[in-house]
Amino acid sequence: PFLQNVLSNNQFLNGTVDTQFIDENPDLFNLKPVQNRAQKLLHYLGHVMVNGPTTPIPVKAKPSPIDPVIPPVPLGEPPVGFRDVLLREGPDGFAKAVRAHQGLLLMDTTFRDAHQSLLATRVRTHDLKRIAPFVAHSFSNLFSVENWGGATFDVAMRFLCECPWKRLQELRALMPNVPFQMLLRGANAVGYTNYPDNAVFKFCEVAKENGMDIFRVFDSLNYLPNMLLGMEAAGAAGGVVEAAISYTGDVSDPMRQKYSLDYYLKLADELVKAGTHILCIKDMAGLLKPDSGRLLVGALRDRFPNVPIHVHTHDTAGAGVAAMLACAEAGTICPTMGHCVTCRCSISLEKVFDYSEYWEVTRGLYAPFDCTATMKSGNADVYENEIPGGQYTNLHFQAHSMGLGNKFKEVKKAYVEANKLLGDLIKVTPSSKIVGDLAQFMVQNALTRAEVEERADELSFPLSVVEFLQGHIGIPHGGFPEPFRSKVLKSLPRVEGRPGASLPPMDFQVLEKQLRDAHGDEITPEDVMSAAMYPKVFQEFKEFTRTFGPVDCLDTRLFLDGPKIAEEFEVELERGKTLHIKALALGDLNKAGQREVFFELNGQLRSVLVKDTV
Ligand code: 3PY
Ligand code: ZN
Repeated sequence: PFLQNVLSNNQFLNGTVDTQFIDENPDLFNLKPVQNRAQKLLHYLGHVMVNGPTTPIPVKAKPSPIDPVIPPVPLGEPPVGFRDVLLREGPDGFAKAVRAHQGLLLMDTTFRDAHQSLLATRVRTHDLKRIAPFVAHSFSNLFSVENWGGATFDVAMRFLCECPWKRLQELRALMPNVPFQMLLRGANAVGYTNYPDNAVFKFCEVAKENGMDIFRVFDSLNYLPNMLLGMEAAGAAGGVVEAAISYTGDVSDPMRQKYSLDYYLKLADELVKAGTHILCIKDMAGLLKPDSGRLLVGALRDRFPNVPIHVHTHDTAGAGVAAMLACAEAGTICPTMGHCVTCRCSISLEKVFDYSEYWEVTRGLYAPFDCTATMKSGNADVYENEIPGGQYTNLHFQAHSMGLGNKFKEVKKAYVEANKLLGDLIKVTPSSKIVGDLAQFMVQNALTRAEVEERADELSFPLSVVEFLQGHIGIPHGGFPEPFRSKVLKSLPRVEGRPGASLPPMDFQVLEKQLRDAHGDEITPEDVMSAAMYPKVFQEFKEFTRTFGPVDCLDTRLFLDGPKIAEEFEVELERGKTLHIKALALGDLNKAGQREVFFELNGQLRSVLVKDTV
């Protein structure tokens, strides 16, 4: 009303007042219609109350009723951290400072890999934002917070109905001092297949502009040309390049020498030669045992004394801590192990307790996605099946949804056989999905490895398997398995060399125009990149938001489960714009198969009509 009055004021309209301030701040007038957004959110809540959650729920569990406590944060700016060095001295200076640092540095994976592996990537920006200021203030001496990329990009749009870019922007504002790290799947960017080169370059550029600092770049086959492409894209964007070698097998097992110490050292040579700022061993399945870690990191440290080494692991089998200590010993010459962990990381244990407590309770909100419902303790069978952390729970959920839930053990066994069929691959997104698809195909059709090999020319394999054999994601170490490949492909075309080299560049201007035509003029450069990566998912996300509004503003219990009748709650649309809502009643089913859901919105009665689809 204030603005309406101003805008109909004669003096104001005649320009006889000083409106310079307003002239200089046109964005003051970018007013989003609050009522409209509120009504859409009521529609969403009503929909969840009538039909249940819109996002698929794999586990029969409700979000916990307990609210997490946000630990206190001191007033004022957070202390300076490593990001300060990066902004001041650039990626080269940053890498030097990291190498010169006495002691271990940590990357906190809670914001990305941890929930990708334990909670099917479902942690929402809402819960990340609440704890972000605490991290900035309490853990300012982290090497990085890994909070973006990998599966978070598509899951944000696909299942959480929120914009991945907005997550990055909001976290950046809340954590200005700690370097951010993302996982870039090399030439696959944040997708499941190779993109045209210019899409990978543009993606990195926009990510850097939105606050990304360090790009951990890997390729799911350790295919060097794909890795170099991703590294170039990250470097050209001005990011810190962390080339990551995906680890599989066991370097200290003489029986498993396809991926030998020599293999890893040769690959590392190439990555260092290409100018990586940091070298990473990416142990995505938690296969690196203490002895192997000592051997590998010791050899890398000897060979590249000036390059910072980052070891990334998972604790699937429960040996992660032991392996990390062995790596730390080999890489940093710690006097004692206890010293490494407690003193040399300079992280306050007390703050770690507060942090853990927040996440322990928050994790309860995500009970419908929690893999501990199905995976109760350490799984040493990972040494056999080598399923990466990010895939383990997903494969389990996928098996359930295909009616193979009670056959998960069989799926895991078939995974081992499928891997052998495909030539013993590095298994990480997307190669891990290809092996998983083949494993499920084998279980569904009750096929052994020998039968698949025998009947390869007549079976109708999953598309991902066929495309892999065609060469769509690159060339595996040791080449494609023959005669299996030829039998499956017959006369189908094969990609020669690096797939991106033969893909036509993407026309971003045309794409932007298409998006504006479809969704209106509010399309941003970030939206263009979302659509470039995931056209269909982006379109569905936009359509969802048009109907249901900014559901990322709802707290997680409301988002997943809706309110209970008589529950009162607040929704902060943006700073200073809070809705007060009370769920009042659910009407009977009408002749059109709908129910009226009644709310109080800021003291006024509102209702929405929802189709009952249950
Ligand atoms: C991803 O690609 O999302 C991964 O986490 C691989 O480990
Ligand atoms: Zn990981």
